[in-house]
Amino acid sequence: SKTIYLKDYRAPDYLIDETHLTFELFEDHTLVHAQLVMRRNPELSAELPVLSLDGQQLELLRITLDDRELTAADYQLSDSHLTLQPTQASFVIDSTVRIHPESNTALEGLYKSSGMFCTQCEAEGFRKITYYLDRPDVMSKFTTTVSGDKQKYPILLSNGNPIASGSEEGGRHWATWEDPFKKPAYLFALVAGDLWCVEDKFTTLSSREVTLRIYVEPENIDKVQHAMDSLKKSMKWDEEVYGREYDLDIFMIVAVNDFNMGAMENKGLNIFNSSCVLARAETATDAAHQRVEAVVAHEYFHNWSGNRVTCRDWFQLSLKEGFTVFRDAEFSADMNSRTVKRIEDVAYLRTHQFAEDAGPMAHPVRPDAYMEISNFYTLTIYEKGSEVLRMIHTLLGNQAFRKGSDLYFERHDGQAVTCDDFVKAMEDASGIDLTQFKRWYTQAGTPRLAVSEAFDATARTYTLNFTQSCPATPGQSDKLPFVIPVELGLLDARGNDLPLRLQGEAAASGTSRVLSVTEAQQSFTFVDIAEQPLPSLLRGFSAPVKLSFPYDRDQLMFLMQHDSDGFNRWEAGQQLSVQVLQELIGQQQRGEALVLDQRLVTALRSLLQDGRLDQAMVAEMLSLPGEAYLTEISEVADVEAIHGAREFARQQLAEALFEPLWQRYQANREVSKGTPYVAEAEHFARRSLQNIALSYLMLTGKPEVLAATLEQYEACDNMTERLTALAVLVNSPFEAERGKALEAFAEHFKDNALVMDQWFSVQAASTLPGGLQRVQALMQHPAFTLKNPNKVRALIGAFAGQNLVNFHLADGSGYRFLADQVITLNALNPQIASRLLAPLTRWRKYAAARQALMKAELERILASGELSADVYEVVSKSLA
Ligand code: B3K
Ligand code: ZN
Repeated sequence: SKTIYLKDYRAPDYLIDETHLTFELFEDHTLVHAQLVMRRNPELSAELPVLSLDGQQLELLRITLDDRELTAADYQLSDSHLTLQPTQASFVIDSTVRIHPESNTALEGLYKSSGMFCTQCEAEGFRKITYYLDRPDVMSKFTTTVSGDKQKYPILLSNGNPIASGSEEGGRHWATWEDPFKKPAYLFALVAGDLWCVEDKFTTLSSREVTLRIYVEPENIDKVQHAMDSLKKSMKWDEEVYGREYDLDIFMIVAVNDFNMGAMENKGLNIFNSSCVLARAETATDAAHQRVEAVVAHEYFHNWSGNRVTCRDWFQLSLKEGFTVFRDAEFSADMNSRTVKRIEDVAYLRTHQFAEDAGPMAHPVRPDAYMEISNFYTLTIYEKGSEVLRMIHTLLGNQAFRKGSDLYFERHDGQAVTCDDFVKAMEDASGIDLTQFKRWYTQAGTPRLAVSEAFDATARTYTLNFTQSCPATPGQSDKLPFVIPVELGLLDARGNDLPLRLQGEAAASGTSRVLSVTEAQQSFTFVDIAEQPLPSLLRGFSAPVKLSFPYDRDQLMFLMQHDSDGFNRWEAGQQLSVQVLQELIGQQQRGEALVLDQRLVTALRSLLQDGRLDQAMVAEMLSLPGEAYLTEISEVADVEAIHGAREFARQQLAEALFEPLWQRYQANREVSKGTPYVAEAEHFARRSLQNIALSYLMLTGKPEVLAATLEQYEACDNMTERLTALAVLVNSPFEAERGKALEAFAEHFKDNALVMDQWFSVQAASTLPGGLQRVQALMQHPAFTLKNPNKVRALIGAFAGQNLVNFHLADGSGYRFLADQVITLNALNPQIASRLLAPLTRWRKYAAARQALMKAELERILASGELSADVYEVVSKSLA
C-alpha cells in the first residue's frame, strides 16, 4: 500500500461544474450513467494535463467525450483510474458503468441493506459508483434520477429537492432530485426501498417552512418520535447558538440496518445506522436515547460545519469532525446535564483516545500522512479534535468564539478549506494570536502537566509551578510546548474559593480563572493568600492533558465535598479511587492480603446519604475507574491484578454500603414504578443511581437483592431497567435465574435486531470464566451474522474491548479468536476488520509473554493473504 502525504497536496487540474447521474436499479446489477460538465481549473496554467478519474470495481460499458464515443485506444484503464487526454478547456464526459450493489459486503459505495438500496460515500466510496474526481475540493451541482421496480422500491430518494417523477413500463418508476448547493462527491446519497416515514415541519428563523421526514422500515414506524424531537431541537439550537439556518425545503433521515459507523451527513439526506435513529422506552436504554439525540444533532450540524463549508483534503478531516463533535457536545450539555455530559466525555477520552495517542497509530489532529483514510476516522480526529475546539472556545470566550464561527461560515461558504483557515477566522475575529496554539493540530501524543506548589506565609503568596512535556509518538520524537489553558481555583480551609489575584495585577478578579501555560516550565504566583490553600486544577478538564499534583487522599476527599466545580468533584473521587485501586493492585501482585482504604468507603457513604446531591452525579461518583482506564494509566498492565483489585473493591463497597445502597435503590425503584418512561435528564439521573446501586447490591448475593432484580426485570416498562437487571443476573452466581432471564429475553425480542445486539453485548462483557467459549457459541446463534457491523461490534467488539480478563487469557486463545475474525472480515468488510483489530495493537502495554502472543497474531494476520489497505496499514504500523 502507498502512503499519501499532506505535503503533496495539489489543487485539482479539472473541476466538475455539473454532475448528472441516472441510476437504473436491478436485482442482479445496477447501471450508472454519469454526465460530467468539466473544465480546466482556471487557477492553474492554460495547458491541459491528462485527466485522471477515480474509479474502482466499475465495469465500463460506454464513454463519450463531447458526444464522441471513445474507444479503448482513447483512454487507459487501471483498477483505480481511468485516464484520458482532454483537448479543450471545457468539455463533457458521459459514461455508463455496471456495478453490483447486491453483492457489496464492504458497505461502501452503493449497497443493499435489508432489501433496500443505500449509499455510503465518505471518504472515498463514490469512486465505486462512477468514474469521478473523488476528492472533497471538487464541488459540483448534482441532479440525480433513480429508477427501479415500483413494488420493491416505492421510495426513491437523493440529495436536494424532488423535481420530477413518473412511471415506466415493466412496473418501474423513477424520480429526479436536484441539489442546488455545490458539494463534493462524498456527500452524495441515494436510497431506494419500501419505507414508511414520519413527517413533521420546522419553521426556520427567517420563517421558511422545512419538511422533515424520517424513513424507516414499516415495522419500526413506532420508534421514530424521539429522533424527530431531537432533530427539531437541534435545528432550533443551531439557530440560537450559532445563527445557522437550514437551507433546503426538505430534510430527510433514513435508517438502515447495515452501516459501518453511526450515521452520515449527506446533503439533505442523512443516512443513519438504525441504532442511532430508533428509540422508544420498551426497546432502547437511556444511553441509546441520548446517543440518538446526539447523533441526530451531530449530522444535522454538519449541514454547516462540513457541507456548506467542507474540507479541502482528508488531512483536514478534524476541521469538520472536531468542530461538529464540539457542537453536538454543547448541544447535549444544554439539553441534559452539563456536568454529567462532561464527565462521560472525559472518561471516554481518557480511556480510549489517550490509549490511541500512546499506541502505534498515534497521529496528530491534522495528520501528515495516511495509507487508508478510513483508518483516520479516529478518537483523535473526533474527540481530541473537539477538545482542541473547546480550548479555543475557552481561550477566546463565548462571544469572540461566536464572532469567529460567524466569520468562518461567511468567509468560506461554498468552499473546501483547511484547519488553518478555521483558526485564521478565529484569530481575525478575536485579535488573539493562535500561532503557538496550532501545535495542537500538528503534534501527536498526550501532554503531561506536572504541577507543584509553594506557599510563603510571610509574603502571603502562593506559587504554582507547571512543567509540561509530551512523549514521543511515531515519527515525532521531540515536541515543542503546547498552549495549555488551565482553569483553576484555590480553596481555603472551609472549602470556599479564594479571590484570585496574580502578582502584578491591580486587583483580584474572579474565583475561577484560566491560566495559559505556554512554556516548558512556568510559574504563576497569587498574592494576598493568608493561609495554605488547596488548588482545584484543570476545572472542567480545560485541556486534554495528563495532569499530576501530589494530592494526598484526605485532600482528595476534601475536594470531592467542597470543590465548586462539579467536574472536579468527580475528578477528585476518580483520583482517590485510582490511588486506592493502585494500592490494591500492588498488594495483589505481591501476594499480600488485599486491604481497602476505608476512606473510599467513607467518601462514598457520605455521597449516598446526602439527599441534596444530583443523583446522576452520585451515580457517576460511585462508578470506579474502568479496567480499560486502569490499563491505560499502567506502565505495564497486569490484567488479572487490575480485575482482581477492582472486583475486590466493588465487593467491599457493596458490603460496607449495603444499607444506603439498598435504601437509594428501593426509593428510586418505587418512583420508577409509578412514573411512565420519560427521556429527560432528571429521569436518567434517577435510573442511573438505581441501576448502579443494584449492580453493587447483587455482589452481596443476598436473596432480597435477587428478588428485587427479578421484580425489576419482570415488572419494569423500559429497556434501561430491564437490561440492567439482565446484566446484573448475567454477572451473578444465580445460574438458573440467569439462564431463564436470558432465554425469556431472547424469546421476547428475537425479531428486534437492535435489542438482540444488547443481549449479545451483555453476555460478551460478562467476566465470569469461560467468556471465549460463550462468545464462540453465540456466534452460532441465528440472530448473529458477521455481515452486520452492529452484530460484530455487539459480540466480538464488546468481548475484546470490555471483557479484558477473558480476552487476555494467558494462553492467547482470545487473541487467536480475534485474529481469526479479523482475517474473515478482511475479505468481507475491511473497515470493520481494521477497527476490530484495535485491542491487538496495544501489545506494548503488556508483559513479555502476552506481547509475544499478541504480536504472533498480528504477524499471522499479515501473512494471511491479500490484505485490504485498511487492515494492512494498522497491522504493519503496529508491528513497526
Ligand atoms: N462523516 C461521517 C463519517 C464517515 C466515515 C467514513 N468511513 C459520520 C460523521 O462523522 O458524522
Ligand atoms: Zn461527523
